Amino acid sequence: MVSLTRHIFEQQCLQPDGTEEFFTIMNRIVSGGKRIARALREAGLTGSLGVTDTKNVHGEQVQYLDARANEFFVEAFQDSGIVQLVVSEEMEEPFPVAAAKGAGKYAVFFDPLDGSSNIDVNAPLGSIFSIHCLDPNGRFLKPGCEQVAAGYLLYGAGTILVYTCGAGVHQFTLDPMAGEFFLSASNVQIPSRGKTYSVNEGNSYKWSKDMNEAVVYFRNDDKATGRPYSLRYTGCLVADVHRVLVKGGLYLYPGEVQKPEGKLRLMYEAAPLSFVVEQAGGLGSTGVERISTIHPKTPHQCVPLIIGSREDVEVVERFLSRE
Ligand code: AFP
Repeated sequence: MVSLTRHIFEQQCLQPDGTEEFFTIMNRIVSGGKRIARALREAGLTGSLGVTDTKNVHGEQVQYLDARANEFFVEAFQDSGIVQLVVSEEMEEPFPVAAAKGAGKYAVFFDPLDGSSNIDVNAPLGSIFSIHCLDPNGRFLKPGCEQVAAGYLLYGAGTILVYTCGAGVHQFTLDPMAGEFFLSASNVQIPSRGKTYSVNEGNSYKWSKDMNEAVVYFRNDDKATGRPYSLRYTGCLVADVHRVLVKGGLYLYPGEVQKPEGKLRLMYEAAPLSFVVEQAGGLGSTGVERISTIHPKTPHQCVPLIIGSREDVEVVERFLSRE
């Protein structure tokens, strides 16, 4: 059995400068993730369910476990000497974690607890992370194609961690007795098309006509192209994208006519998941451009997301590019 620790150690040699820094950052993400997995397992017994009285930068009510998960990741990077700042869905401003101003050459972006509406019903949740190297001038907002590594933890029936550092996509499963992740799938490849689509169809009245027609396409009956597709939607982006990664198909969170940028966040949702899916042979798109080439303007910027099997994403792109 290959442990995640060993795998990360071997992958660090593939980094451009082959440093131990990648090893350290990944290990700290893993330790934050293990603390979250444990807090979720025990939540019903420790009185940690329910909402706080604060709202995050997106106007969403913060739950106790959102706040705890954020603390776990911030603590994991505090004074690491390597990471200069962390950017999180739960913090309005980038948070400096280096002991000395300007120390550390990395920025870590994360959504500490993705799918918060699932907390109280024991449904799947996730954490998403993305690692960037800062420019010499301290610039930390960079396009997805410049990510050093990215991935997610999925807290479901089991806890898994999926990551890429640009050399394939690898999946690990937490052995709760050993307290260690072990390799459960290496070089994951996404099928070129799937059998399911995943979208909050309750929002369809807010979408453009082209977007509606694209989704109807997957519902239509056509045996030759394997349609209709089945609908699967958990309300947890990580869980829905993970299904697509393993079985093929597509996940959509489209822009709306009144809100073209949509709901999902570029730096800690769309870009890291697109890095993973594209490393596995799929595509991450807004419908009109690749997610990985977008130059971010703000840490909490939102983008539409169409992600999954290459052929399925391309179908949606064709609908959206019609004149
Ligand atoms: P957070 O729990 O991190 O805010 O993320 C929730 C989420 O962005 C993503 O996990 C889901 O796919 C999506 O929202 C679900 O949103 P809807 O309830 O609007 O379908």
